[in-house]
Amino acid sequence: MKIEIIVPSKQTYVPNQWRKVLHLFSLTGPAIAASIPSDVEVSLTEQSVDEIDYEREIDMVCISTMTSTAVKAYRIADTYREKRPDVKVLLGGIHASMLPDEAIAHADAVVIGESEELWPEIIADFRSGSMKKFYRCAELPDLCRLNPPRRELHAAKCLYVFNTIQTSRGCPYKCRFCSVHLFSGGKYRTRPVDDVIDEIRNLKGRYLFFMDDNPTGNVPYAKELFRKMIGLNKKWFSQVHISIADDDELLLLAKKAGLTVVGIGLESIIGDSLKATAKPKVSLEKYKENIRKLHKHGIIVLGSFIYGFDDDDEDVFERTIRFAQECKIDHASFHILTPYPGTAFYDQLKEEGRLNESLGWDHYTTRNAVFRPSGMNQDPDKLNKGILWSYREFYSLPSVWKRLKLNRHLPLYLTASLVFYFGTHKDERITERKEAKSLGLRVFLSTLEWAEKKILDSASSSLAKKRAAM
Ligand code: B12
Ligand code: SF4
Repeated sequence: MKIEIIVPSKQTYVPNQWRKVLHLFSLTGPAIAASIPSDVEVSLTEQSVDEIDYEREIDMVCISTMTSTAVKAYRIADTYREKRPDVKVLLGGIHASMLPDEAIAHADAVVIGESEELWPEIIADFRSGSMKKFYRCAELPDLCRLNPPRRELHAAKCLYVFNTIQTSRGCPYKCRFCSVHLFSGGKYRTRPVDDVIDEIRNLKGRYLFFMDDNPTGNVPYAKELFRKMIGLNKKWFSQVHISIADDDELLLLAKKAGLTVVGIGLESIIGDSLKATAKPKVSLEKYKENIRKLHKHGIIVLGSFIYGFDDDDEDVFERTIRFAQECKIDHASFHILTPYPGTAFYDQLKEEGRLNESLGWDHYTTRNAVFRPSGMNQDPDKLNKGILWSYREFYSLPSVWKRLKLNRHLPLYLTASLVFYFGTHKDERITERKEAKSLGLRVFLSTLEWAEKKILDSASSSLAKKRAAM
C-alpha cells in the first residue's frame, strides 16, 4: 500500500526566491509518516517547495489543513477525486478537525484531532474496504510513544538551514481566540526528555526551531531538557512565555543550551484588550524589564502583536510601534486578530453579525481583517492598512540600523531584517532605489540587491550539489 502526504503551502512574508534557503520545514508530514505502520510506503510533498504529482502511483492521499490553507487543501482534494477515483482522499489537521462536516464534502474520510493512534484502524479499514467517514482521536496520544518524525522524506527539497522539533503539546490557558487548547487539549503534555535529546543528536546543522507554543510550560521539565542540551552545540529559537526571564536559573540554562531567539506573544499593549487572552497577566513595565534581561544574555527578542481587539482604536498602531521601540525588541511581527472556526471568538462575531462571510478561509492568515472591528468604526480597512504601516515603520532601513546590537547574533538579525524588509517593501524597493535622493542610499540599496542575488546564487548551487550527492 502507498500513501502520499501533502502539506499545502502557506503564504508568508518570505519572498518566493528565498524559500529554498530559509524554508522552515513543517513537522506535520514527517510526524504523520512516523505513525503510519511500517509496511506502508509513504511519500511527502510540501507544496511550498515542491510540485504535486497527481499521477504518482498511490492508494491514499492525506492532505493537511490549517484554516489559512483549507481552500488550497480542498482544491487539491477535489482534483484527486476528479482525476484519480482510485485514490482514497483523507483530510486532517486543525481546520478539518474543527469543521469536519465542511471537510467531508471534499474527502472520503476526515481525521479529527491528533492522528497518531488512529493509523492501525485507518489502514485496516482501507484494506478491508470498509473505510469510515470520520476517524476521531478519542484520547490524546501519549507523547511517550511517538516515533521520531521521518525527516528523510523531505531532505532533498531545500537547504534545510533550520531543523524543527516539538517537545510539547496542549495549553492550559483558554484564550478565546485560540484553537490550540481545543485541538491539543488543556493539559500541557511533554515528550520524554531523552527522546527529544536523541532526536536533536541526530539532526545535522546548528539551527533548531522549536514548534512548541511554550517549551517552558513545565519548568522542571524545561530545566532538565536544557541541561541535557548543553554541549550539543545547537542554536535554537522558540516562542516562549515572557516569564522565562523571571527564573534566573531557567534563563541561564536555556542560554547555555543555545537559546538564540525568542518569540514573545506581547499580543496587545492596550490594557483591556489583554482580558481577551487567558495567559497570566504581565504589566508593560514587567515586559520591558524581562526583555532587558533577555538582551543582557544576548538573546534576540521577536515580539508579536495582535491588532483588532474591541478596545483597540486607531491609535493602537502608533502606540504599539512606540512601545516596541521603547522595549528595544529586535524584531516584531504584527497580526490582525482572526476568528478561527471552533473558537468562542468566532461564535461571538458570527452571532453579532460582524464576520465578513464573503471572505474565504484563505483570508484567515492574520494579515487580513475578516470582521468589523468595533474600536475602529467597524472599518476593517483600518486594520489592513494599520498592519502594513506597522511593518513598514518597524522595518524601515533607519529603524533596522538603530536596533543593530553587536552582542546579539548578527547574521541572524540581519537576515531576518532583510527578509522582513524585502517581504514588506517588495513593491516599492526598485522604485525606492531609483528615486532615492542621496547617492549613498542608492548605492546602499543596490548593494542590498546585489548581496541578495549572491546569497541566492550560492544557495542554489549548494542545493544542486546536495541533490547530486543523494
Ligand atoms: C510552528 C507553527 C507555525 C510555524 C509553521 C512552520 C512550518 N513550516 O510548519 C509558523 C511560525 C510559520 C506558523 C505560521 C502560522 N501559523 Co502557526 N503554528 C505553529 C504551531 C505552534 C505548531 C504547528 C506544528 O508544527 N505542530 C506539530 C505537528 C506535528 O502537528 P500538526 O501540524 O498539528 O499535525 C498533527 C495533526 O494535526 C495531524 N494531521 C495534520 N494534518 C493531517 C492530515 C491528515 C490526513 C491526517 C490523518 C492527520 C493530520 O497529524 C499530526 C500529528 O498528530 C501551531 C500551534 C499548535 N500547537 O499546533 C500553530 C498554529 C498551527 N498556527 C496557527 C496560525 C493561525 C498561523 C498563521 C496563519 C498565523 C500566524 N500565527 O502567523 C501562520 C500561517 C501563515 C499563513 N499565511 O498561512 C494556528 C492555526 C489555527 C487554525 N485554525 O488554522 C495554530 C494552531 C496556533 C494557534 N494559536 O491557534 N505557525
Ligand atoms: S494563545 Fe497561547 S496561551 Fe492562549 S490558549 Fe493559545 S497557545 Fe495557549
